[in-house]
Amino acid sequence: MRTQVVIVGAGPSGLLLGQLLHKAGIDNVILERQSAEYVLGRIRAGVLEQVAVDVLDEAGMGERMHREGLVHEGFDLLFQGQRHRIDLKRLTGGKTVLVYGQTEVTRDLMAARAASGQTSVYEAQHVTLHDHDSAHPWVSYEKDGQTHRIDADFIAGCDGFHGVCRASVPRSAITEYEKVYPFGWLGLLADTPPVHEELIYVNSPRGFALCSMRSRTRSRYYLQVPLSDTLDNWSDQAFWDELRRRLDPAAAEALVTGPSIEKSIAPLRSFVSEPMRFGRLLLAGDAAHIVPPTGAKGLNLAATDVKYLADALIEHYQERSDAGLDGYSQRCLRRIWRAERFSWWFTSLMHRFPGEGEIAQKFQEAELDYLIHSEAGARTIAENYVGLPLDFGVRRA
Ligand code: RFL
Ligand code: PHB
Repeated sequence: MRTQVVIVGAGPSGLLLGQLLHKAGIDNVILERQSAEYVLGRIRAGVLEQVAVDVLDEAGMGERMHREGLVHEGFDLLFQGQRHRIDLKRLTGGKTVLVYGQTEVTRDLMAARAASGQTSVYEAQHVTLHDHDSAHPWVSYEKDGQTHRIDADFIAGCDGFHGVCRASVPRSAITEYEKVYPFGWLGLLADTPPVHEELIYVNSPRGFALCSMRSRTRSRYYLQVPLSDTLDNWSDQAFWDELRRRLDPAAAEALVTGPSIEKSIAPLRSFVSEPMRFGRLLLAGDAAHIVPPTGAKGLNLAATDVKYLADALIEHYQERSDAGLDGYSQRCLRRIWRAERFSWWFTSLMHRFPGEGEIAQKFQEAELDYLIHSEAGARTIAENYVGLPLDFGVRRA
């Protein structure tokens, strides 16, 4: 088989890239290791920045997202037992975020993919990259016991942190930066009304907590837990009890509990690999970088990588210019490092770090107290949370 772009991975990055390329008339094939049901079963991100909403709109994904997504104009920071609102809209001159789950984004993209008639191969095993540093890259994979070959002009590595694409690049060609945090997030999804109409980020002496949601009837909650914990340590009852202890009295009182429909533990990591282009292999999304989820930036970064990558490939085919491809890494990485910094900072401000003692809690509380009472401090959080504009820091002629 031959195509213009082989996309490895059918997470949000791969599916969104496939859709943007298809809309521009660029033929592409998606290879995904898992089944479609498995991909939809992973419960992940919940908050979209305006920039990500704009890219999804451009891909034609706006209809259900705007109908069912919840516009949030602020969120609460809870520390020393009290909640304080960060008014995103006022502090950023009108910007908001959209609460619309990654599962729904993926579902919409899968439906559009099916309607596009472009090829997607799920349960593709042993995807292997060949000659990506030549003008004629190709990919092999196995499906139902048979080996297949796809020749292409480009390979897009959208296969997440554990994927094969980044791993195929010689170690000498890549620089990796990594910080692993000494705790994880235990997430619980339940069909209960959210405890509050906006998100609550909690700094408590017992550890971080987050009250989020997927809709007005579906809640998503997280607790900071030690990395040694497993799901066996956490019955639903234990989860709700611990969440209540980390909330303020009014929220603890208002919390509606119910059986979990999903529960999982995610490790937290900051990770960037540079560069993102190796000849005709281009990485996008979690394949190239990971942020701890505290700033809700992972999916949003994936969407902007994909926007830059789609624009660069379209420029290559339509204008016969490789300027976009040549500048791809640098353009993405500038935005990525900004989001990495914010996610690391917000994670550091909100979590208990083993061995740091009570003074660390006092420093955090003093910083939070400063941030919410200073217009400049609150604005710094708000403008990073809603996402910096695509042209932030770009010098104009
Ligand atoms: P994905 O979603 O990991 O998809 C990669 C796909 O590639 C497939 N794959 C392969 N396919 C073929 N061959 C191979 N060898 C392959 N190896 C892997 C995988 O099966 C998979 O389907 O990466 P992508 O598309 O770049 O998307 C990135 C986002 O998923 C991620 O950044 C976000 O989920 C991060 N994130 C959040 N981001 C936000 O913007 N806002 C949030 O509120 C937010 N909350 C979160 C999060 C991530 C979390 N976890 C569990 C990591 C909350 C959590 C708890
Ligand atoms: C989520 O709803 O899953 C979520 C929301 C905000 C975050 C992280 C995760 O910062």
